[in-house]
Amino acid sequence: MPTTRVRSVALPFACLACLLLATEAEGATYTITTLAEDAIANGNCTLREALLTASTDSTNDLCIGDVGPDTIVLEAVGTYELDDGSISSAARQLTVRGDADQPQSAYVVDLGGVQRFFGVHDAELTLENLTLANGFANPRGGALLVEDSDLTMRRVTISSSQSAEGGAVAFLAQGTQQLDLAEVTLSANRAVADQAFGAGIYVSLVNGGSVRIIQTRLLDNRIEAASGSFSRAGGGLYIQASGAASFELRHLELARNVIDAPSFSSGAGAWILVGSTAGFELEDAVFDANELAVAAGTNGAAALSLDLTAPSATVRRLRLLRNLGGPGKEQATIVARGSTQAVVSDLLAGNGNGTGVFLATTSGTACNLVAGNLTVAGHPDSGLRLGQSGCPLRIENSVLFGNATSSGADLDVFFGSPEISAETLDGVDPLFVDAASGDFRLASGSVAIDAGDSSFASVSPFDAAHGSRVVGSDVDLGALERPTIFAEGFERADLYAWAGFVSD
Ligand SMILES: [Ca+2]
Ligand SMILES: [Ca+2]
Ligand SMILES: [Ca+2]
Repeated sequence: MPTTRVRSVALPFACLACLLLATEAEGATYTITTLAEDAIANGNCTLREALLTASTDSTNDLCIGDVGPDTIVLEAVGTYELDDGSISSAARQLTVRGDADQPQSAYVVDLGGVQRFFGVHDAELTLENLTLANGFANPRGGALLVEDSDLTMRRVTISSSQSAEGGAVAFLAQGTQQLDLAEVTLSANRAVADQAFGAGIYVSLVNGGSVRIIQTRLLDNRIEAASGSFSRAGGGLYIQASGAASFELRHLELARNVIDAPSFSSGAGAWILVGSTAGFELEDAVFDANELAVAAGTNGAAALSLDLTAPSATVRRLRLLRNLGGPGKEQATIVARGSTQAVVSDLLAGNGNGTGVFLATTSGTACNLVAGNLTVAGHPDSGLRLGQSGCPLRIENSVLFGNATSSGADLDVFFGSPEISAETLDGVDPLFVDAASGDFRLASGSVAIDAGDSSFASVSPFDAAHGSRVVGSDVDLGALERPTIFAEGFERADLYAWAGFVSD
């Protein structure tokens, strides 16, 4: 680890300084009023000079060095030039934000396709209300490289940046650091290499930490790998974690992310492997039109590859539509291992070009996967593919219909003996409103209405469209509850309710 020497020297000094300045330590604020870039004594404080000052605590032109935490405020509206070379910082606290008077699109930092915005280790970095564009750095972190540090981003867009791992952001932690993203958009970033991961964001935790990503969009990111038998994973989002890490992933949109590689591609939307974690929640996520551009037998799931080892895991309210992996490939794969207690519910998978969803238990006798209120429809190959090995796998309150027009079956038991509760509709027409157009609501007269059992473990408060889950005499089968006329459009104002992104 390159950070060890820096930590042992810098920390005692930094802490001593903090104590000496405790009574006055608001830290320094650098207000940037010029869009220009320079690092010469010409009577201004440019963004580059402020970043240099924050990284060293020494004065650069009118940016006066300060040993405390620093805040850089982008006040000039427009596009800041920052392309004279990357800047790194260790063991410091820095906030960079656009003035709150304007939207994040008003403050753009153009990295010129030649550098990242910032690299930090053993630090705390906060970005708010700004846009980073055209970052470039290798081998990881095209716009941001965050190592063993806390990263917070609020109302931040990162676009058109490139690396081999983490086209926009690479977050690597060996301790208990926190990644906290809200209202972030990562769009049109690329991971370009024969072995490439996380064209949007690359997250690696090896000894705990926490990841909270909410109200965040990953759009049009691409992995591009020309050749070789390497793996490529996570076109939008890549997470690999071990140790007692915790995960809260909520209100996400992953659309049109692509892995364009000749083989070994998995999770064009998201690829998530969590081992021995403290807990895992993924809910309210839309995966739409993500794609593995080249069909290959070695490929994995088109939109989502999720491999869980956690004491508890909740995956609910996912909508997987039109994700394309080619023949036989699932839109999503969810595997529970070890002693994981996993509940998957209110999951809609429709209109892919291979298989719908693969659910599996493996590698243990103490795990349990219960999946309910699934709708899997409109796939040429199998609909719901199941693999049970070791611990139990149970399906309840679900609708499997309109798959297997080319091969397979609506319900495809791939291995083991999963339990399928009796009310689940397998190959029985549930009268979707308009399946071909992706409208998988139940039409009037559907046999799925009130045909479920609301006492089952997978029944949750809301359906996949955030309507009330149990309406009428009992829960409906499938991902979408048919509302009564009085309940149409009703949505509870609850932490867990979500109406989607308004600009859709
Ligand atoms: Ca200057
Ligand atoms: Ca400072
Ligand atoms: Ca009902």
